[in-house]
Amino acid sequence: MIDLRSDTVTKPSEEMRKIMFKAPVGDDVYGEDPSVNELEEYAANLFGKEAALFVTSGTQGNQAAILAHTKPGQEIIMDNEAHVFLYEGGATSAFAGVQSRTLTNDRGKMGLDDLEEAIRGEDIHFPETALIWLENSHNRSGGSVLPVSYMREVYELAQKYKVPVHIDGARIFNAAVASNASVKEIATYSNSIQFCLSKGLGAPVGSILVGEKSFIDLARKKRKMLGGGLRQAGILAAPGLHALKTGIHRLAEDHEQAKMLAKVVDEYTDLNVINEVETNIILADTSKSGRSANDWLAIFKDKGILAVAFSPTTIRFTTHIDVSKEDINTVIETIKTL
Ligand code: TLP
Repeated sequence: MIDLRSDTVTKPSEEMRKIMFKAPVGDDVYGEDPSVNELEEYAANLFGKEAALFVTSGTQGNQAAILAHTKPGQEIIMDNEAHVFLYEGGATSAFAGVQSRTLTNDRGKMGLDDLEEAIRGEDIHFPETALIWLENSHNRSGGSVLPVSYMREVYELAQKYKVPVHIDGARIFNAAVASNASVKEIATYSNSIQFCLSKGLGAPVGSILVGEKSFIDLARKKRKMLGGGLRQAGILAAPGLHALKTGIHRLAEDHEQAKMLAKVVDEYTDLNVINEVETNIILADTSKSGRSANDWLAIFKDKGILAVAFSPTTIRFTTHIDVSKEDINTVIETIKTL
C-alpha cells in the first residue's frame, strides 16, 4: 500500500531506531534526561525563543499552551476550520474552560478587520480575549501557507490590544520551506508555537512548544496535569532531534511530489483539485464524478493507494518522507488508468 492518508503515518528509519537505542536517558520530570534537554535547547535556539518543552503530541502541545495562556471563562479567537476547533475533541473547553470564538477564513487567514472587531472591549457582560490562534500551514485549506506579512499584521494588532498570539505550527517547517522564510522569522510574530516532530520530519512521536521562559515553565506544569510528564523520554526525544537536524530541507521534495500528483489527479480523473498546492496536501472534490469521497477511497484502496475523507465529497492526499519518487510515479501511473 502507498499510504497518502497523512504525514503522521511515517515510520522511524533504521538510523532513527539506532539513535533511539543508544539515547542517553534520565528522569525528565526531574529535568534529568540529557536527550530531552538537548532537544529542548536546540528547538528554542532554532526558533529564537527563550525556552522549549517536549510534549507527546501536537494536541498536548496546543492544549498545554491554552492552559498556560488563559483562565476559565476567557475566550480564544481562531478560524472556523482550525484543527484545535475541529479535531481536538473539545479539549479547549473541557480542560481550560475557555470558549472558542471562530471567524471565517480564507486559506487560513482571518480578516484583519474581523479580528479587530472580535477582540473584546471592557464590558461587564463580555469574556476577556485571552489569545489569538493561527494555524500555519493550514490543514483544512490543504496545507496553505500564511504569508509572513500577514502574521506580522496579526501580531501587531494583537500587541495593540495586549493579546498573545499562538501558532499551531504542526506543519510549520512545510510553511517555512514553501515561503522561503526561517522559522525564527515566523516565530518573531508569535508568543508561542507548537510544532510536530512526528509529521513531515518523520519522527515517531512528539511535538515541541516554544516561547518565553516564564510561559514554558507554566506550560511544563500544565503538561504534567495533562499526563505528559514522561520519565526516560530521551528515547523519544533523540529521534526527534535527529529529525529536526536532518528533515527540514527534504520537505521541498514532498511539496514537489504533491504538485505533480495534483496535476495528474486534476487532468486524468473526474476529481477536481480544490486547493492551490503550496505544501504537501492535496484536496480533491468528488462531486462532479457523482461518487462520494468514500467511494473514491475504496477505488484507490483497491489499487493499493490510501487517502482520507475530509468531507462527504472531499478527499485528502498527503505526501511525506515514506512516499518515494517511485511510489509517486506508481500513484500517477495508476491514476492515469482510472
Ligand atoms: N492532524 C492530523 C489529524 O488530526 C487531522 C492529520 O492527519 O492531519 N494541529 C494540526 C494543524 C494538525 O494537523 C494536527 C494533526 C494536530 C495539530 C495534532 O497533532 P497530533 O496528532 O500529534 O496530536
